[in-house]
Amino acid sequence: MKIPVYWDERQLLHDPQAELSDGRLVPYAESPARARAVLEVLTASARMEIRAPEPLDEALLHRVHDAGYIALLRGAWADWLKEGCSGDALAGCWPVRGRRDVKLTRVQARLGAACFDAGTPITAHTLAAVEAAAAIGVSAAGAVAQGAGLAFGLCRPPGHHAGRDYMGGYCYLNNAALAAERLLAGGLQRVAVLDVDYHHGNGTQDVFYARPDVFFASIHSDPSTDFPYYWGRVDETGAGPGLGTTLNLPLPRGTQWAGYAPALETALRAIKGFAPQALVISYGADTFEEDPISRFELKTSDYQRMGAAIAELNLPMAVVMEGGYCIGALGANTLTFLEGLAQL
Ligand code: Q9C
Ligand code: ZN
Repeated sequence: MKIPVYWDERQLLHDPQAELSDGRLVPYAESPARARAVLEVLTASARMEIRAPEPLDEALLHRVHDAGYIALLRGAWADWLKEGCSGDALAGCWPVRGRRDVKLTRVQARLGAACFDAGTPITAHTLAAVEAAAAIGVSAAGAVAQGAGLAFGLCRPPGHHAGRDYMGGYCYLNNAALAAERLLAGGLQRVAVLDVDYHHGNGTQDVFYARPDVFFASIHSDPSTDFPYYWGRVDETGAGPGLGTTLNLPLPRGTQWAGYAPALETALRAIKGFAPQALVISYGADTFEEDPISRFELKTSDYQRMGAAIAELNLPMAVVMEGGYCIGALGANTLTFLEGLAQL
């Protein structure tokens, strides 16, 4: 059977100008060319079947994200123009921790309260792309709920840094969290999310932090040296009824497969102990040795190993695309990972 790959052209319309990196405004790394590169390679593979997503389910969207936050996202571009701004919609004022809760009206201010970095500019077509990516995450999970052993959501923009009511790190809506909720809505009792992006999946962790029905495991670069800095340490293990359902495995910069494999085994053992009925994978290829913004040193062939190790769990798997910025290798790395998962 072919692997269903969910894709929507509208995701290419999101094309912010710039981001802040080391104090400079540089071209936005999370570019449409990333998705095009992956699509091209997957389209050329006889093992893949490109499909259009189902329309986004509003009830499911509201299960993961706050209604006020969704409304902010939906109105931001029009409000921004109304306020007379002309560039990408991007906050320039953020609340300091502990600042009291005040009612904000200007979108300039409301955006600041709903993001934790300057990595999520909103353009005229951002909303269309963001909602398409969310629908793709849900559709990949839907395919799994209907019996597919493996489905891939070629999501862009990515989602794992987005929380219930905030954006950040190129992410607006949490595609992986939506996929997990879709699997639960389909009748499953326990779902695990494995996040292998270079960066900690803080948004997914936050969404499910107090939840006993979703296990979240993340292997990522140590937040003491890398974005998102404020999340991803080993002592973050969940809260309340979700205590013990979060597992963080930070690794040092420079990590190669020899250092990565044991962490992956630890994550897989913990997932097995949770006994989930399905797995959502947040797949980022920014662990690649030539990634321009990251510092792990995995090779293309390592993604086959990674996929094969995860496949040993013998669980149905919905994979969503997160980061990965070495455009020249992104397609090959993604195809190699999916082939490993499918044990081809
Ligand atoms: N000098 C994902 O991979 N930028 N997001 C850090 C770089 C944020 C990455 C500044 C990186 C966000 C989905
Ligand atoms: Zn990343």
